Amino acid sequence: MLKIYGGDRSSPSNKVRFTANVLGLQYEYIKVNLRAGEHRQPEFLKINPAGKIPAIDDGGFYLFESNAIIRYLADKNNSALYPKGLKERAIVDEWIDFGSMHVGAAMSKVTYNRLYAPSRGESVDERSIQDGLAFLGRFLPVVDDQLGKNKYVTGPTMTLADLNMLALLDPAEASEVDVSKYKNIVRWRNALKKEAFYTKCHKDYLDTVKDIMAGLKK
Ligand SMILES: N[C@@H](CCC(=O)N[C@@H](CS)C(=O)NCC(=O)O)C(=O)O
Repeated sequence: MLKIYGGDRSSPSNKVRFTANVLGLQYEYIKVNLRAGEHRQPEFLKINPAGKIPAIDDGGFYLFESNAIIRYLADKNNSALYPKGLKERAIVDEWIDFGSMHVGAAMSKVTYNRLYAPSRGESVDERSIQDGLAFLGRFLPVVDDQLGKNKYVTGPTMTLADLNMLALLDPAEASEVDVSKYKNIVRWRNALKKEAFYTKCHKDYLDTVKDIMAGLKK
């Protein structure tokens, strides 16, 4: 059976679970304890030499990097989540790349400093938070405009670009990034967060983070 190595607080890991859930795949979810350093142990480094989650083991075929994994899973299962047509696929790739490289990178700056650094006792980089917020202020309107034209990120049907963007935006509330003024993003996000592929993974990222944080304080 497919094995997904991940963590509940890891958005890239959740993205892989969202995709596997949409595809209706049976899989074993193996939580890697980053705090305990399990990702740096030799057994895990055989699966992902970069020592990061997510990673998968598909019958002895190892793969890391969430976007490579979701493309592989969709293609392997011949899914319309990753269209085969040259231009349709290019547009899905365009929005996956834009999401990860710009929206996700900016969100990470804020999430890291508002959520992770304090929970690890590391110093908080306020400048990085402001940079992240400025980039989000520039890029979220682009996503919002796109969702004003389409039901989903790339058109009338859901694709990997939606699952990627949904996971990237999941930490918004936990990181105190206000997305409420982006009405199309709100509409699209609220609808997707009710879907079984999402609720099977978690009720809401904010609740997941609160539970994990409460556990850390015990
Ligand atoms: N670009 C990677 C990001 C993976 C990543 O940074 N994962 C984090 C958890 S969200 C991790 O494993 N951190 C542990 C470390 O870097 O040591 C992907 O999309 O899979």
